[in-house]
Parts: sequence; structure tokens; C-alpha cells
Amino acid sequence: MTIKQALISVSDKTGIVELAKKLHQFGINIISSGGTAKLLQEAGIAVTEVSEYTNFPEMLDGRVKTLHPKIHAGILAKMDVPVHNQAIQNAGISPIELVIVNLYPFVETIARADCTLEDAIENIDIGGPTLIRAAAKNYQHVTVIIDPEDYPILLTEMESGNGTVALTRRFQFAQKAFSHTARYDSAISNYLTAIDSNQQQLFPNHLNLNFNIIQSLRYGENPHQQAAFYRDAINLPGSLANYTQLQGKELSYNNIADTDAAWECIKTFNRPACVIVKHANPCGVAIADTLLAAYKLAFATDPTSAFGGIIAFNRSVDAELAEAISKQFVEVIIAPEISLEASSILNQKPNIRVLTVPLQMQPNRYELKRVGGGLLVQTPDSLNITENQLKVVSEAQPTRQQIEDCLFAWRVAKFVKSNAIVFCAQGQTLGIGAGQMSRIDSARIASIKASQAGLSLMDSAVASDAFFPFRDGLDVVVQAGARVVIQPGGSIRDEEVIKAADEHGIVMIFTGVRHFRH
Ligand code: 93A
Repeated sequence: MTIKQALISVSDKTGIVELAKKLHQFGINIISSGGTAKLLQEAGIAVTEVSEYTNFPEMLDGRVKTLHPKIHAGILAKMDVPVHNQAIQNAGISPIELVIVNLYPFVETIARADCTLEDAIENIDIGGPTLIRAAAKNYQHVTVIIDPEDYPILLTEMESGNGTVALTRRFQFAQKAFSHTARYDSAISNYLTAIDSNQQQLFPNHLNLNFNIIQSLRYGENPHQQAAFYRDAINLPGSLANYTQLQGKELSYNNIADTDAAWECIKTFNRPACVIVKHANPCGVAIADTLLAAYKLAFATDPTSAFGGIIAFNRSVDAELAEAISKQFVEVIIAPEISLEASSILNQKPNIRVLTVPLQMQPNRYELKRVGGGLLVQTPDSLNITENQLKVVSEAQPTRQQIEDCLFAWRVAKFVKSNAIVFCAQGQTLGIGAGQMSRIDSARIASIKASQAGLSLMDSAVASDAFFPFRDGLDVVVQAGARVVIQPGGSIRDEEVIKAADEHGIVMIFTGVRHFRH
């Protein structure tokens, strides 16, 4: 069946002028909604505006444009069924055999940091999906195009088919159209179910998450496990799932998990910083005036563990830094940018995976942890304390440097698995104790690691991700050399612990919040 009439209504106007010109050459009458009609007319293409065609103006700020029986009966009529044919003829409606629509950019709108609920609602397309679904339902008679990438396919078909599109192709377009509107609606549903009537985040009775596969992985945490990497349909450009890989072997499951830990940690620093992660824990973190200085300091924390680690930076990696990193065995480098010179240096080590991700703070809506037969869901730990939230509880008062050291140690401790003990000085981690079942053991390990690396803990600051249940943990860190301790407080033995700090003559600071990470 030759296409005589087409309806075009597109938000993404890419390639539409060129397509419409071609359709016009096929002798097709083009009907088009306000903005699209204007663009085509400006390009000198003859189009009939929907409002002119229906003799009904667009109304409600464009909420009603194409929602009219004259449009929808023209799309839905089965032209080989005499009563349909007769009915539309009687109503003075002519068939529409081609529908080209793409929808209001709902997903792009909600991805914007400043998107309000009102913005999101206004970007829920009603008329567009109705056109798409009507055309897809009637694929026996109608061709539906929802993706500018399909314009060339459509034209090739029409050229070879003398103005017609083959039924198999129409069916394929209809399949694509219904998948598209389904995804569109689930993005709306996901967004809305996460908001309660008071605009607060809430946990709905039914959690409707939507993730799309990025890649299959060679295996999971272990070679006998299968695995894949998925991206949230709600796009967060500053997140690892949006990585670009510049070189290197395929990412493994463990690479991705560790790189994510490094990337989320590096994003919390304003100064040039370096985070080295091994087995999900930072094994060296530093801030300095340059990335190179930060890298050297971070590496010095624990050179043994840094071997084969994941290294993250929060600035562009330059040639000098690339030279320095090339000297060590590294699995993954991640940064917002890699300079061309740095790239050509890293290229000489083709096994190193080099990734870039835009540096943007956009926490996930939910943190998910699978448990037997269920799912634990929480909002992410995106709390970052500031200096004025600190409470000095000891007799001794902190110096400016000690406050800076504490804030740095606290930021790092948040990314270390509990129980976490982190010794720092002058923007460098000196010893990190992670993932022990008792806090005192984490404290012992942190000080052992510092001495193994030849780093002195004298006059250091130490952060503990949760309170000291007894004074013994505090005694260990003070004996190791700490002169200031930052911790949440809140233990029933706080008094005993504060007394111990005063006995030692050290500074103790409470944050009032803890950062368990299990
Ligand atoms: O506001 S709507 O839900 N109401 C409609 O009747 C309608 N018809 C088409 N949105 C509607 N559209 C959408 O308008 C299309 O899906 C397309 O995304 C957009 C094109 O508008 P314009 O041609 O005015 O730029």
C-alpha cells in the first residue's frame, strides 16, 4: 500500500527536515504538530498543521495537540475492512499510513540535577505514546518510526518498494515502538514511585527498578560464577556505569566493584587527590597541590597492597603522572580526563585499563544488597560532615592542621570497610585498618601497616568510623602516635573514653554521625 499521508511530531528534530523533504518527493502529504510544522515550513517544506487538519486548535499549553479522532481514526482504521473504510470516509477522514514520532525527553529531564517534580510531569508525553501505540497496533496498515536512526532504513525501503514499506519491516518497527513506550512508562513509574506526596523519598510497597545491560562479564567474583554489568535507566553521567574505556583489557567483575569504590571516594575531595583501592578498600589516599604529589603520597601508604590496585584521580592525568604510574603494576586507572600525551605513554602498557567518567556528584537513588530471597534497600551514605559540625570533647583543643587532618581522615574512613581505623597526617593516609571484626584489631593492623611502610604515626590524626566501645582501642592508637582522634561518639562508655583522651593529653573530636560500611 502506497503511503499517501504521514504524521510527523518529534521532540528530537535530528534529521527530520531531510527526511520530510524526501517524503515530500514521494508525493506524501505531511501533517505535523506545532513546533515540528514550524521547523519544516521554515525549511520550505509544505506541511499541514495538525490544528488546521483537525480544525481544532492546540490547547492547554500543548498538552492537547494530536489527541483528536480525525488523527487517531486515520491511524487506526483497517483499510481492508469495508466498514472501517466507509466509517472514515463518512467522517471525512483520510488514512495516515506513516507515523513519525519521538517523545518528550522524560529520562533526560529527570537526569538533570535541578529537575523539579513539575518539570518531570510536564515532560510526560501523552499524545506521542498514543500516536505510537495506535500506529504500532495497526502495523498491518501503518509504518511507525520512533528513532531518527531508522530514517535511512525507512527511505531505503520506500525507494526499493516504490513508496511502500514491506509488512515484515512494519512489524519490526511496531515491535520496537511498543518496547520503546514500555520503557518510557517504566521510567515514569520508577521516578514517581520514589516520591511520596510530601516530595520525600520513600520505599514503595513494590520497588520497580529498571536496569539495562551494558555488558556481559567473563565471569563473576570467581571464575565459576556468571556475571553481567547493568546500568540504571535513570542515567547518572558521573557514575561508573557511564565509563568510557580508552585502552586495556576488558573490565572484570572485581575491577568494576573496586573501581566504583575508588571513584566514589575520589569524588568527595576538592583538592587534587589520589585514591588507590585494593579488594574494595582504599589502601592509600592523599590530597596535595598536584596529582603527582598526591599519587606519590597515596602510593607510599602501602606500596605492597598498591601493587595491582585501582587508581583514581579527580583531575586530568598528564604525561608526568602517566610516566610515574607506568612504573607500577596497576589494574585500572580512572579519571575525569587523560591528556593525549598521557594516553600515548599509557598505551605502551596495553594491559592497563584506562577509564574516564565525568566528575559529577550524583549518588544512586538506592543502595541495594541482595539477601537470601530478598533485597535490602537504603538511601546512599552521601553525608559529608563539615567543620562546624565537629565537637571537641577533650580538654586539649585542636590546631588548624589537626582539624584539617581529621576532616581528611574522616572522609577516607567512610570508604573503608568496618571496622575502619585510618591514621593520617598532612593530607596523606599513613595506616589503614579495614574490615576487622573488632575495632582494636583494626587499630593494631593500621599501626602495623604504617610501620611496615616505614611511616611514622607520631603526631598523626586517626579516624574511627564508629565509636570506641571501650578505652582499649583508644589506648592502642595513642600508643601508636596519634595526637588527635575523630570518631562519632555515642557509646555508653563515652565518658570513660573521653577521660582516657584527657589522661593521654590528646584531642578528641566527635562527629555525631557514623559511617558503617559492611
Ligand atoms: O503534550 S502531549 O502529550 N499532547 C499531545 O497531544 C501530543 N501530540 C504530540 N504531547 C504531544 N506530542 C508530542 O509533542 C510528541 O510526542 C513530540 O515529542 C512533541 C512534538 O511537539 P512539537 O511538534 O510541537 O515540537
